[in-house]
Amino acid sequence: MDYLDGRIEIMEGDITRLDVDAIVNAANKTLLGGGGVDGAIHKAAGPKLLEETRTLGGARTGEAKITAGYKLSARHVIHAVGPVYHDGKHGEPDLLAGAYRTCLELASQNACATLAFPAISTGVYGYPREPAARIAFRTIIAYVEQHPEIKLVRYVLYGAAALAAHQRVLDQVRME
Ligand code: AR6
Repeated sequence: MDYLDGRIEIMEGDITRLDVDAIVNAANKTLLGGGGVDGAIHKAAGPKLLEETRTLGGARTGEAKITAGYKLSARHVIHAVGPVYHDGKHGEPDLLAGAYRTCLELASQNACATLAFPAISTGVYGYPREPAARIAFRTIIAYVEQHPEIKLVRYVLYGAAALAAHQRVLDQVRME
């Protein structure tokens, strides 16, 4: 499925395999790897990725930092730190929106015209799927509409249920 004249796509798949300028990692504040999509990206990129992230000094929640992609098809990895979800009243929505926005800004600054996002914070960090999706799509659409240098954003879901739920939310957000 694609939206905004084909500039936003949502799809099911493994983000580590995508041939885009940058893939986004759902990292933690250390930027030194972990489980979930973070573990998969480090495994696919090879040990040089960890060597580079060791030099970055971590990142704050709601921020992101960019590295090379090493053995990945993607030229870059943008390591975003989403919030751990408590009850939604601890700044989680703004922190999640900030993580997406910083990734998009880093893509613009580093001439990454095509990028792919996973559903940041919706795994280990426990952010409920629908509210997280609403924040993700609102932030991505608002940015892409203002930034023609971003040609394609792929939003990559793990599993058919996650894809269907995200499709519903994206359809709602487009009507707002
Ligand atoms: N491709 C696309 N999506 C994936 C993949 C993949 N290969 N693998 C998992 N997902 P999570 P978080 C989905 O837990 O919630 C790590 O340990 C997954 O189904 O990876 O932001 C970090 O080091 C889920 O919907 O990230 C942090 O400590 C989404 O990616 C912590 O987890 C995000 O799930 C970050 O937690």
